[in-house]
Amino acid sequence: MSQLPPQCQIKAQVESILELLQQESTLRSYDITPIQTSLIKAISPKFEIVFAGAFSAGKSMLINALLERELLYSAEGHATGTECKIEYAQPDNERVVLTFLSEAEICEQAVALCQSLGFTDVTNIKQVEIIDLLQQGCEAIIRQEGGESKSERAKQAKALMLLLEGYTKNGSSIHPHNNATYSMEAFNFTNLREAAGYARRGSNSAVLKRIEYYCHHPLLEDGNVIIDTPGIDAPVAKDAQLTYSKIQIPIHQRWYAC
Ligand SMILES: Nc1nc2c(ncn2[C@@H]2O[C@H](COP(=O)(O)OP(=O)(O)O)[C@@H](O)[C@H]2O)c(=O)[nH]1
Ligand SMILES: [Mg+2]
Repeated sequence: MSQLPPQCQIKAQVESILELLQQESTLRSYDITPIQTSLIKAISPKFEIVFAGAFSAGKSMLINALLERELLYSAEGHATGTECKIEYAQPDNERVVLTFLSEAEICEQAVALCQSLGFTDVTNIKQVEIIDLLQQGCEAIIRQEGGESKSERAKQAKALMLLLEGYTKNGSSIHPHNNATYSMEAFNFTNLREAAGYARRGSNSAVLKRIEYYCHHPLLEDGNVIIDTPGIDAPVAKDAQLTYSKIQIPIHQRWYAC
């Protein structure tokens, strides 16, 4: 057993203790789930650290400080618009992977926003004329409400505008049903920071599912994976839901920074 790597040794040792528990009739009813959960946590090569506090609390800036570089976009207000995953890379292998929403997912989000805004006869957004009409309708709502963050209705109108703009701008990168992925070279980004600028909250982030950075820093070297989120109270409902989803799913390998 001494020749095995430490994780395998721990696994084998814990499993033999659990086996002994099963053999002993008085201990058989003991709930071993917490031990199994802790074991998975202890031996996994990756450990996700989710930053899921309020929006504009300084999450992205703290991650930049931890990584000692201006990587993530950080600004006043709702600046992070998609899940940002940061993993370790060798110095000469830094890269970015962008994952887009599918056209079907974008349509579904757009139709839900249309319903909520009262554009009830919209069932798809594939025609340019429909997009133009919706953009005009959203602008009118924002004017009526007195600004894009003045009310829930105005925020939804702004979210729909960004989604439609992102869909129009990135149409060639979006697949009808799958989540298309691209390397940074496909977008002519020469470094991680350029990709981060592209993915900051706006029309591009509205159609991105996630962005993964492979970044060289000792903090990430032993399998720590940092996950930045828009924030649990992000003004755009979809972004807040995304943040909740990262902390609600009972994945054993996560630690939450709020
Ligand atoms: N003075 C001060 N400003 C901060 C601090 N952390 C973040 N900020 C500012 O707060 C704003 C929001 O930061 P950001 O990192 O984008 O917040 P996030 O939404 O939680 O990711 C930015 O304008 C930052 O410059 C801090 O520790 N001190
Ligand atoms: Mg942020």
